[in-house]
Amino acid sequence: ELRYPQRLNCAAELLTGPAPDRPVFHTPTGPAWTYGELRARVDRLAHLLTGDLGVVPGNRVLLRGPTTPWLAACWLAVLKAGGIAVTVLAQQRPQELRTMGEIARVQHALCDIRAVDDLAKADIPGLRITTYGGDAPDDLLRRPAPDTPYRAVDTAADDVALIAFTSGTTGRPKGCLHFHRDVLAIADTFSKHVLRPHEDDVFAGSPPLGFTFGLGGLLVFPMRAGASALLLEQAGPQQLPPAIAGHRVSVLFTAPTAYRAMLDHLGGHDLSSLRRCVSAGENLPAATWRAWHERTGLRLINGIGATELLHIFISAADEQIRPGTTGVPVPGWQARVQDEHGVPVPDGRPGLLAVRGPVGCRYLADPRQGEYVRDGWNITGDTYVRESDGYFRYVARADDMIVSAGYNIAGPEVEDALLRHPDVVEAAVVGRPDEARGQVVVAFAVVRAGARRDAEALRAFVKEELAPYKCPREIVFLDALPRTATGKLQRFRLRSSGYT
Ligand code: 3SK
Repeated sequence: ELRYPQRLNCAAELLTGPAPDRPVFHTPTGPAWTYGELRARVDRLAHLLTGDLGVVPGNRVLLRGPTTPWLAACWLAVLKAGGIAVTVLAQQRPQELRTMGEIARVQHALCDIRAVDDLAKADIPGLRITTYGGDAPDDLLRRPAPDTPYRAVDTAADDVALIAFTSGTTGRPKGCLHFHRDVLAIADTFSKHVLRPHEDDVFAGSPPLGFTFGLGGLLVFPMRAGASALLLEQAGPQQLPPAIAGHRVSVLFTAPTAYRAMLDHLGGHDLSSLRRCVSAGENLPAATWRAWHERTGLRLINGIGATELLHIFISAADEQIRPGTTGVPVPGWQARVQDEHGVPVPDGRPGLLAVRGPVGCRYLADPRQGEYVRDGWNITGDTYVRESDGYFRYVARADDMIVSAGYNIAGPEVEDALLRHPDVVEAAVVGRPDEARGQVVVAFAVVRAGARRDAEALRAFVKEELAPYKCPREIVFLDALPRTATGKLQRFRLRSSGYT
């Protein structure tokens, strides 16, 4: 069991330790920031927050901007000053920002000057916006501030440190409250036991700091280990391979679709520095695991995480990895598969994934809390099977099972078969209402540039791989699949008629 002192400020904790001349953040341009520089900059920002800006402990401060060292420094300063960081994404539009601002009742915002227009348009009642990174004399980074150490606010371990919004593949976003101790707990479980980082590691990846997947992978995990991170504003499949080679990245975080897409952009880039490649955010198809392994010799670390639980709770590393499964509960976490009444189902049978551990779901004023947390278990909304050897295998999102002519069909199994075709880069499978069969299987596919869009050939390929009743009735070719700002597939949009 994890134990933390009753009084704990996680930002102060993350900033303490490493020698001042050790690197903490790299960027594609410019020199690395050292831990000493970061501490001094965070302290200046914390002085400004509690001085000029009038932030008091418990205030909610919205943070918005591309993934840069300054955004990381602002996050640390807000927490060090006893504020609550409300993380949003740079891609979110005014209406979404207004909804989140109202749910979280934010009083202040620190915003990269390049991302301020949409925040201003959101017109969040009572919000005071301060920008950073611009030329104006009142820009946050140009204001005079004391150069003296800032004494961290003496927060309790279970004071709220951040509010993170679920990416909302459907419906109104939910704000999840997380404590100071939760921030350290994700590093002391998943990172410590699965990644086992050391201080020479260089972390990098595509999830932004505004998404808890990125907050863990690019800030909390490296800093808890005294290591460093490469912060990239552009971190797509084209940008990652040269960045890995150029900065000798050793721990990589990205989504399954990006690993697959990167295979077309590896070129002659030297990836020999990589020792850990984490895939999360969505289910990792076994076909993608194999394709990445064949090309790079690296074994992808699959993981399932959730904004509600802050980070990854089922995973496996090294020889424990079993392709086609997510893994086992991360030390500190428990998991089981149960029916809709909360009764565990036998191994080998599908049911709802239920987990509990050091971090729990606490929605901010949202009745859906009672659906997510039942009898002390967090019900993630995923259908899983626990194999007899204790490994957890993903089946589908609970509401994504397709029932066709009495057959239960898991969309991801059909997607995996489509992805085994060498021309397919992305695939999504949904059920479409059908009078005779209840539902029929419809697939959406993105193929490699220049490849033929031949639905019949692809259907024939799937029929060789799977039982015929699982074969898509129709295959629709798209240039890209609809995704949320955090990269999650929006299947509900594919189910609506506009796509077929
Ligand atoms: O939302 C997710 O899928 C996720 C994955 C890994 C870590 C954190 C999160 C929120």
